[in-house]
Amino acid sequence: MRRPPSFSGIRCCACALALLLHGPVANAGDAMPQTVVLDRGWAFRLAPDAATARAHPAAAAWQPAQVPGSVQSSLRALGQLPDPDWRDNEAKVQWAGLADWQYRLRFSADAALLRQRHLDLVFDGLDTLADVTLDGRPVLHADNMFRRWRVPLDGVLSAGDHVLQVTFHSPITRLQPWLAKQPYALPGEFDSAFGDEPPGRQVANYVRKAAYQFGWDWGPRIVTQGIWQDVRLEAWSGWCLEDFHVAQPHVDADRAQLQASFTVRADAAGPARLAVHWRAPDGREGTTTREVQLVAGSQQIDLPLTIDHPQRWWPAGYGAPNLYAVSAEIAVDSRVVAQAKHEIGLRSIELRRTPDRWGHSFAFVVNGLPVFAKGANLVPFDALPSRTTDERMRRLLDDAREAHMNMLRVWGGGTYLPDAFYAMADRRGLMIWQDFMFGGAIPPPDAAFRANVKQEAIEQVKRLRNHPSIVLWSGNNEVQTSWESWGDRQDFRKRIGAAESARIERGMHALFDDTLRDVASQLDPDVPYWPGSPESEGGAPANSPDSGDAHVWDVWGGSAPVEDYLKSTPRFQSEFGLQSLPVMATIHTFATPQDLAIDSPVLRAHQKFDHGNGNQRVLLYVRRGYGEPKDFASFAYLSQVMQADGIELAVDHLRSARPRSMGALYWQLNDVWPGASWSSIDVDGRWKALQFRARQFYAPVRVVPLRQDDRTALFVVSDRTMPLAARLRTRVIGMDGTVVADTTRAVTLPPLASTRVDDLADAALLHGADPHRTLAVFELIADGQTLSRHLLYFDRAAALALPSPQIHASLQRDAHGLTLELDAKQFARAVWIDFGDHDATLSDNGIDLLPGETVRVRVQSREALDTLRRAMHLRSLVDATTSPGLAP
Ligand code: BMA
Repeated sequence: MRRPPSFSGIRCCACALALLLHGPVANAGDAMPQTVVLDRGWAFRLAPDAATARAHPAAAAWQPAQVPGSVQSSLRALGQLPDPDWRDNEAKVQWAGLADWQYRLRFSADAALLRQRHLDLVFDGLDTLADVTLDGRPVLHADNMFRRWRVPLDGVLSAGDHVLQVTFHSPITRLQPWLAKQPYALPGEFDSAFGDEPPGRQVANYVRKAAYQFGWDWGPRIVTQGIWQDVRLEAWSGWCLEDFHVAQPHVDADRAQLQASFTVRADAAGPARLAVHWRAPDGREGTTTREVQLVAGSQQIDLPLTIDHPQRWWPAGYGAPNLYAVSAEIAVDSRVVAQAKHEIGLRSIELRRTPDRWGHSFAFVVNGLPVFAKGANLVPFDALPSRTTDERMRRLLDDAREAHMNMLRVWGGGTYLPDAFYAMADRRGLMIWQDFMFGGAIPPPDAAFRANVKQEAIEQVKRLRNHPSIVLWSGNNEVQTSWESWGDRQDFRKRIGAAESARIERGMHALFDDTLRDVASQLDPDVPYWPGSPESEGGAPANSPDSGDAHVWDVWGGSAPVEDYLKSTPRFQSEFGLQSLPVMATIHTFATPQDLAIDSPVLRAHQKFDHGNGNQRVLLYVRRGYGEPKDFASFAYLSQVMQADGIELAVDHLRSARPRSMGALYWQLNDVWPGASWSSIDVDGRWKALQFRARQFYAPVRVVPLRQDDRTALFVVSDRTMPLAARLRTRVIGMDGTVVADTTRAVTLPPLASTRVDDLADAALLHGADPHRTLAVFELIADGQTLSRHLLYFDRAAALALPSPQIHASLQRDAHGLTLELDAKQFARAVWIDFGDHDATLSDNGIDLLPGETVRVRVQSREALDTLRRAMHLRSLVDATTSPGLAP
């Protein structure tokens, strides 16, 4: 689907008047800047000499292309490429990424456009190795998906018809012959499963293109090519506002000291008046102006301004994400000749890394408040980037907010996201940890590669730096740590020898510790820079418990039991995860009923961990904790319960360890396609049990019982900025409803803190009751409301004597829509409600039902009540297994 232009930012000549090609030229006086969007009318075909043409004759002829888009999305629209998500079709779409392609646009240049003194052809993004010709003359060679390409056409374009042609060279086909001749291939990420690259020799390291497209451990290999962002002609005469940025050297409650900077190009020297106008959310306004003498050429002019008592931008959970509308104008002879506007948020950001009793802190401090970061890692929205609609982004960010997240990490193996994404994050108070796009492959050490990345970084930081949501620029994902500690890379270092290893290391150091640091800190000094994730303080090995951020993968990656999450307390846990399958409705979008087996070829094709063997790892964790799944659907369900329980344990541990730990970002929020993965929301936007659970474990106030060695340490955790007086109720009940104990006491939760309020031996809680038939229920209650409830079991689920709960469910229409009322005679754990393949959005799912309690779930669906009633299916833990689990 075609998106509205997304890389809006600032355009050269920001008062640009958009014209339709060949359309009427409204008010196009000579000096008015103009933009002509060139997104329509493109055709594409296989490059004439492409070997693939015989196998795909239709693609060898010119056909309509999607711009922005890719050859894959265009072929899909034409019905010439199978749906890569369906069964094992991924293999059938590989040819498109291996061929060379041509795009062509015939256009005629408008006379008004040609009267302008400056004319640029602008590509917001070309994917990736591209040669551009205009009327047969080469005008651009592009080699970086993440850069904007600007081709000056001053005096080149004449009136009349023109042909713009872009030839895309497959990065694999183009670079493999070169790579084959090299003495070695740098260690990369995931080998192709399709034989198009030899194992261990990947071109992805050498090309600036989204790494995940070459296949990842949660996504398919779809090597897109094409014009993936907008294209346009920009024309201006006289003056051009190339960039406008508002830096925030100092922001506190009393005042915001800002620095507006204008990058102006002028054709001739002369006087001008610069003005910055701001409007606060409460309507207050202000204008600062400055008379300047422009010189001919490009110049940066700064305009300091102060806003008293600013309405600051707060992250989710700490106040309103206030935004100021700020506009800039250049006027000459009292006539406005260029302007730009942004929405900015005033806030101070500090990544506090100070020595303390555990080592060095790693805490985001926003407007002076240390904020415990709660959130997840974001992977790209889709295997085909052009399918990333504003609606999908909005929905996912709303879902993150709904689960009380305040931070997302835009992970380095994907793409920088469109402006609209960051604007949505700004408005939701979601902090963004922004990686530069390095996903784990070792980058080449040569200066030309670095220069290319430097330009990319300059453009991306300039594009994004006005967004208050961005709180960190981070150099890479797992690049340096993998070099230090991964087995394949240690072998590689031995193989190539010390001198060559040192050269590669110097390259990484120059890239992450110098080039990217310099770009980020010079262009966006208000926001901290961190060279990579994970990284430790002072050159210590990554994943140190004492400093920096950590990726914790012993659980899952190393098959360690989930209880091992309690064994380490990193200062900021920026990755950890457990896989699950999506719900059956999503599985049905890619698999037939015959495919529904853990190790069927189709399920393996949609399980990318360990070459398709990952479902065995999921099964291992399910068996350990819960027992043997009764059937495939039970396996999918149990995988989600296992994932939710495990991640909950990790987050509870980290939150209770505040301020030693100051962040938990689980891996991963979303998916690029339907399949098994670490996500909490699947590619169709359906919530897994983990997403429902996240809403509980990330709630601002939380009661946390952590049980180890027959004792439970009880914490109350508060992200509130004021003390909270509450009641802590502890019930110990039999699964049949018998009450063993029921006590309540007053507790005060200090602000921004975790407080240990008890340390309880099992025996003291159980009073002699059977641990396998009993549970404890902890609740924090304030103003008659239960703010947090946490159930505690005295053994793993597989060892519990879960009763048959006798759930009673009634789905009714009432004044508010549909409500599902649930109750159970005996305890029901992790009750999962589904309506088969009928879509319904539920206010809760994966619910624990205490004996005798009634729970109401809001149901939103386009389906009729009767259809839903017929389709409704409930399962709980006791229904899902045939036998007790493995010993842990
Ligand atoms: C991490 C990430 C990704 C990967 C994930 C799951 O460490 O950085 O590269 O997808 O683990 O294996």
